[in-house]
Amino acid sequence: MAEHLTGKILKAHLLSGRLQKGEEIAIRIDQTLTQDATGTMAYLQFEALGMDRVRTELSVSYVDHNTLQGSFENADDHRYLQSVAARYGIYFSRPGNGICHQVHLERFGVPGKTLLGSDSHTPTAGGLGMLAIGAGGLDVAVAMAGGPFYLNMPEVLRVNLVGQLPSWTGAKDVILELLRRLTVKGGVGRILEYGGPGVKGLSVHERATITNMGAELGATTSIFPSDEVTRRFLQAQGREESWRELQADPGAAYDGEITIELDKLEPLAACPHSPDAVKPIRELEPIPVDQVIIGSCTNSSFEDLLLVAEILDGKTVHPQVSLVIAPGSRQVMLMLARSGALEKLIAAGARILEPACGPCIGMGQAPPSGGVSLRTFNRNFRGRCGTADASVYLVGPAAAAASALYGRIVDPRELGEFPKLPPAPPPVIDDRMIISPPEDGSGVEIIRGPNIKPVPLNSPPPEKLVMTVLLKTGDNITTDQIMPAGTKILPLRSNIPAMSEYVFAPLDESFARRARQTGSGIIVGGENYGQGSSREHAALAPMYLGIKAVLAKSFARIHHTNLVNFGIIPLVFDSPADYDRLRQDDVLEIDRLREQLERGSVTIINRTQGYSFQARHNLTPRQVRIILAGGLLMEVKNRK
Ligand code: MIC
Ligand code: SF4
Repeated sequence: MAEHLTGKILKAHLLSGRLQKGEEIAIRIDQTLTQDATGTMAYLQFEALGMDRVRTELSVSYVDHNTLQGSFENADDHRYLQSVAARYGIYFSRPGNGICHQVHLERFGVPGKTLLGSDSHTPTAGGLGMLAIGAGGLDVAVAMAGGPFYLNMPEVLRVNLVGQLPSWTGAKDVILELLRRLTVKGGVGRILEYGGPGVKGLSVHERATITNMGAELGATTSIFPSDEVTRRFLQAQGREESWRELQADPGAAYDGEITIELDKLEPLAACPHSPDAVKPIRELEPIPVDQVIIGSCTNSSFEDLLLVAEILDGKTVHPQVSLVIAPGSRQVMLMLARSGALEKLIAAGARILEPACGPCIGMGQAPPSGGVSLRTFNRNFRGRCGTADASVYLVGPAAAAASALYGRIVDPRELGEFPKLPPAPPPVIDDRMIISPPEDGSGVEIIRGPNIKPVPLNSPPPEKLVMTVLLKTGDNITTDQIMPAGTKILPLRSNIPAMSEYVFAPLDESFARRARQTGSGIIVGGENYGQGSSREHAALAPMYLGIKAVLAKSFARIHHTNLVNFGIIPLVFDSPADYDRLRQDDVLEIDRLREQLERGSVTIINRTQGYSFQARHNLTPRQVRIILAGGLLMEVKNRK
């Protein structure tokens, strides 16, 4: 039978279940990646699993998020991560070596392999034909221990690309067009498989920009075929032996298809405060701009920055604009230096940052009060940039560079003829900032700073749950709202007691105090609850504060699994009218919990208002067992 690419890779990695939409499947994971903000917790959990060495083909630990070292915490975490990597057989990419997704693409990704990463943008490697999935740290820890990764078999949607991108448009416009059409919920429960005659005109970096932002659609992952373009990319990286051709069979059946005519695209922008608030840039003019930032795992390749350098060449940044550039990796930085592009950027007035996430995760470069910031990033959720009342627009590198010159949002076509780009130099292959693990790490001492606290454990839930509604939210609540990042909070990622003080702080600063006082709380959410980041802290810290359940209209995939992993019960309303009726401070009761969870539908009694209503859960029997054990770590411990 003709198979799609996704089916081929899944079949080759399938450990249990059938590849039928909605069924729970378990797959073998070949490679894992972690970054420092989720990695400390992931490795603390890996340690708790009591393994001697990772069981994957390859595991890499990156440091890219917490690189602003305002105090000892982040540096301590880096040291912990480096020692854990040596101890357990993990490659360690040092701070300054680049953003995990960019470096993984360059140095480690292999077409046809599976990659699980504790970061929601792990699908970036789908640009190379990998099946790359983002997950919570605990799921990655389990995969490093050789355990399977469980997921519900998604629908596979074919995205048919036809034609060629017109000049001044780029990969960012392809994915923004998809976000415009499908919204931030449109990819939930789906894998996006790209194909069609337009694929061959896209470089691996362009493909990676597209698969990267599939995360913003809520997709499980996105994948491109591995073809001649992929081969040339790997060859240039000195890794041709990793290449193999991978295509969907002609006539393969998909669960749906969507076509994008590349020729018809024009420069687009995602407007504040959601990646799906997409409009043509020409409709936005002339909004004055205070800040432009080029970088992040979405658009920080050498190709992207070379174009920016050519646009800026010989010109000066507008006096009202602060232009910041963060190359995606040390390789990109070295190539910029060798090609002379770096000089052009500096001469034009760009502020160059080290290769890291930086401003994308609110680690510095917050815009001014009420400011407008144009970024080539993937997320523009309110407040994520560090300034609560700033407006962030997401655009491609050409529009960003043009706007930095004009001081207002500009359609790059206004620049006239597309510059003739000089030929790209070969990639600089220099892995000295990636430390290989020793053959035998058993003697390595793991170094823990005072900010590294043990992972808190949950306990099995009582048979009768009585919970207070601590917060009622609207739709599309992001994990940035549940457990924010930024310079103040991100350094607390390995210290849950300290971090939990900030749970829901952007929505309600009294949340943590009220939760602690109540001791047993429930959150009421709307659609797509928990979209965005993979941070398991958005489940772990609420769990620490006594949150027992979340009752929502629907959930984002990674957050749903994270809730289960930490023993918080994700429940779904049977009827939206019940959402309307609930109020903050209502006391809800669920009796005979085990029986009800095993049955699948749950009766909830509203003690305060005196009525009862139905909810359900979309949990598999395995997940029900995890909840009843008090979380995945508890369940694994019980099994031993
Ligand atoms: C993000 O882009 O939000 C992050 C920071 O990379 C997160 C991971 C994290 O919260 O540490 C992600 O996307 O998973
Ligand atoms: Fe880093 Fe931003 Fe990419 Fe997340 S989205 S991995 S914070 S660059």
